[in-house]
Amino acid sequence: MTPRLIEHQPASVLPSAVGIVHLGLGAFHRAHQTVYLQRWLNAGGDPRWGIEAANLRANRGLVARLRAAGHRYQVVEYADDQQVTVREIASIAQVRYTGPEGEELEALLETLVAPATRIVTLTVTEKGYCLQPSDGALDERDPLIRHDLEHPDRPRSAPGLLVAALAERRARGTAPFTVLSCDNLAANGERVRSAVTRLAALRDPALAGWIEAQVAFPSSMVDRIVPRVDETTRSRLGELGVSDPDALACESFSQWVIEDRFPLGRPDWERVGVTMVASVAPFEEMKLRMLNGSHSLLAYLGLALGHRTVDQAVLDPRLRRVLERYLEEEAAPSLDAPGTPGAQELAAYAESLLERFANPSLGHRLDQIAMDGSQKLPQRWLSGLEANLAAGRDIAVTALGLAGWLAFIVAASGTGELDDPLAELLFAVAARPSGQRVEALLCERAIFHPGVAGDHRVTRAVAEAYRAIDERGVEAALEDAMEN
Ligand code: CS2
Repeated sequence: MTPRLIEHQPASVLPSAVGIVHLGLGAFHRAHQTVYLQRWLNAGGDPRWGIEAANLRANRGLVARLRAAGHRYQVVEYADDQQVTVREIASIAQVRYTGPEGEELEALLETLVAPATRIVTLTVTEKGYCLQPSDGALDERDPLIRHDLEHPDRPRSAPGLLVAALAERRARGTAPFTVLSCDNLAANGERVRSAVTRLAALRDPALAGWIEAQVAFPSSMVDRIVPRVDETTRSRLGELGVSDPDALACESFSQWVIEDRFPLGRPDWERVGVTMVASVAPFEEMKLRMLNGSHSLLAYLGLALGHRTVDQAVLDPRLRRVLERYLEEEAAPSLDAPGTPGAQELAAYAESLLERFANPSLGHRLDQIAMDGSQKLPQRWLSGLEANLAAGRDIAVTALGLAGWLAFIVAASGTGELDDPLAELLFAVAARPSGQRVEALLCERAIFHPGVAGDHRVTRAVAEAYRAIDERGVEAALEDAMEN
């Protein structure tokens, strides 16, 4: 259906210099942080805060195309299928691709150490931080981290790049930039801080001490549904006359909550709706457990029921009931950070999520959400599960979700295709006889805390749900969960 209301928002001001370096030039960055900055520039913000955005691993083609297009592209924001805003974005001043050969690494490092660079933002996804999912410590066996320890001046990982740049700033007597993670990790600032200081300590303890004392790592909560662009999205954009090959489609909703610790200054993002706070924890936990936790539940159970997209899954009454129960009885009650909104506000938040998920114009693919489960589920389900176990609350839907994830892994092991950095380990679980898989999965210390894995309530509930899925199918397991 062609929308009735189309609003165009041109990029009226271009950046004149780089003040922010961004790592991870994915769809999310191009439809979130860059949009806030463009709106801020349009509203009279200082044009010296332009972005230099880099891809460290994938998508060199995008970098080349954006460069050829003068770093301009379009973001199409769908309120629903009737109302859209087509926004022109030009807040990126420079793009880089480094890749395994370090193609533009030198140029990127040069910008990272330049005094004008005052903030480094990151959207490198959960796995890009090279952390062990269960406890968030730097994974020192990660091949990229091992590479960066051997070649500290030719870093390939995000933490390695930050350490190399900070070491050089320290050597030159330049004040360090602020590091702002924009990934879906709980306490994301603290996570990057510990990864960066640990990696620095392995190289030079004095450097680690300087980073600890000097570098600010504020946390942030980011939110906007930005599906990966596929053929369906492209043809929908084509109907609006948007033929830019790097245009993105997303929802009109957008949120950014940032801890206000920027020793070298920052854009006054408040002017364009960013919330600056002293502590981001209550916002982060709420979003991760309620929004992202729901997404993962819809993904594993929805795919098994034959759905392809989030809007299809959330409109299926069998899933909807279970999802509502997860939100009301497991996700919302588990939120315990000081400053968490009250029950009424959480109920309203849950209601708004169901509406956003049902947006018919996004075509948000469940298989996109299902990838990297080992990296996503600790902050989406497991921390809430731990809180609920401690308080003796219900865990039935979370257990059903874990069983659904296991069934998804087992199905993927049939084809040998699972998009997850721990795929090998997960395939070893899938190779066990059916009755042993749940215990084998929960024993994976890289993913599960002993507190969750050793609790017999978890083992029993997940095993029961898995048996139901395995023997009678997902639909029957959904019914069982609602009867409990
Ligand atoms: C999604 C997120 O792909 C996923 O796992 O849950 O990308 C989600 O759409 C965003 O976090 C929304 O802010």
